[in-house]
Order: sequence, then C-alpha cells, then structure tokens
Amino acid sequence: MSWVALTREVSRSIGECQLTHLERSPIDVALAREQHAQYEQALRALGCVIMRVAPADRLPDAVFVEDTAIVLDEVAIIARPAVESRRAETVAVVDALMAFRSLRFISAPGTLDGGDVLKVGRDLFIGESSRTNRAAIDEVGRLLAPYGYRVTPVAVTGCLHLKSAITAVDEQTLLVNPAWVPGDAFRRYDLIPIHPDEPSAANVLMVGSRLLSAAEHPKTREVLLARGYDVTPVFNSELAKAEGAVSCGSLIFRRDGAADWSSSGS
Ligand code: CIR
Repeated sequence: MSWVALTREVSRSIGECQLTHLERSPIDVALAREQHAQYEQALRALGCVIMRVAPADRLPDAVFVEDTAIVLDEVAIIARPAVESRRAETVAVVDALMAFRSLRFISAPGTLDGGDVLKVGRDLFIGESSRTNRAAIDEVGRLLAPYGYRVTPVAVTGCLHLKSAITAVDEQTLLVNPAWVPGDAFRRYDLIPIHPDEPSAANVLMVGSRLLSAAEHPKTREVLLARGYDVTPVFNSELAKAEGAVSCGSLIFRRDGAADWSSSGS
C-alpha cells in the first residue's frame, strides 16, 4: 500500500498557539522540531511517503495539519477552522491536496476541525465541539452522501476534539476515554478504555494495521500491546503543550485513492 502523509514544519511561533484546556507553558521549538522529525521518520517506517506542506512561521498551529481537511479515497473536504488564527492554514493544504483529490469545501457558517472527524470504514463520526458546529457536520453529510458514507454527530465534552477522546485501532475496535465521549454512539464497536492514569491517551494514529502512540502514555500502550496491536511510541512532549496529539501532525491517505474528478466544487 502506498500511503502519503502530509505534514508541516513546527512554526517558530508555536508558543502563541491556541489553548483551550491547558495553561500556557514554554515550548522548546528545537525539541518540538526534533520530535516532529522523529514522528515523520516513524511514519516512513510504517510505509508512508512524507510530503511537507510549505512552512508557515506566522501561523502558530500550522503543524496540526489534521485539522485542515478530511481526506477520503474518493474526495477531500477542506475544513473551515473556527478560530481565526487558524483559518489561513488551509491555503497551502489546498495547494498540496489538489494534486491528489477532487476538493470540496466547508462553507460559512459551518466550522470544522479535522480533529473532530473519526473515520471507521464507511462511517464518519464527527464531534460537535467548540470547533465544529452542526452546520458543518450537515454539510459533510451532504457532500459525502454520493459516496455512501454515513455521518453521525457526537457530542464532545471535556476535551478539544472528538479524536482527543476516541480513535480507531482497527476497523472494529476503538480506544476511548469514556469520561470525554458518550459510549452509546459507538455501541456496535469493541471499546478499549485508556489506562485511567493517562486521560489523553485515546489519541493514537492508525496506518494500515499498525499504530503510533505518544511515548508519554506507556500504560495505555501496554494495554494495546497485551491485545496484540503493533504500537510504535513517538515522543510528543512539546506539541502536547499546544494540545496536539499524535494524529494531529499528519493527514494520511492512499496515494491513488479512487478520485472523483467529475466536479471540483470550487
Ligand atoms: C488548537 O488549539 O487548535 C491547537 N493548539 C491544537 C490542535 C490539535 N489538533 C488536533 O487535536 N487535531
């Protein structure tokens, strides 16, 4: 399988990032960049070709490319971040993605961060959060109906994005912090609870059948290893201070997809 991982350099201004749940604490930019380079290396080892979007030192949160788009085999939807300081991040992502997919766009008054979008097979669960509203969720539903995706809104409380609370570890199994997301939306899946000492550990990144997890969550990694998952730890101490987890740093998609070029929607 040929995977592309879109990434973006940690901005020099990352210290001015958006914060919702954490107190601001100093971020070591050099260390953040080193950890990010190791993250890219881990993605290569899982079979991804890294494509870096042009850097943007004036956009503090630009490294969190996951939030800028939803990339599916057939089509990509460009997000519309709720916070003003993040809105311009999508410009360079449009340039990068148009080589791979036909593009659609979230329009006002919709706002959406990709971190709220959990894809499991043909199902998209979308967090209704401080960043993503019902108008955007409905728009995603309309845009994806022709491709046979099911879109389900899920209330998010206590954390930034849906994927802070729950991510997939295979097509039938989700890793979850039950305190942050209602379990009933996910009744037809097997749910693995995170280790209670590690509330932020539910965010892992699945590439094919393998997983990346933050090295700072060893107890939850043990839970996954004991169940037979292949888990690579990556250090994420600096971007965690910006409320970024492992999935946030990339957009991963099949190079060839099954692109629908019938109408660009732009
Ligand atoms: C923000 O608040 O937007 C950034 N500081 C963190 C974004 C993390 N992205 C993600 O969880 N997908």
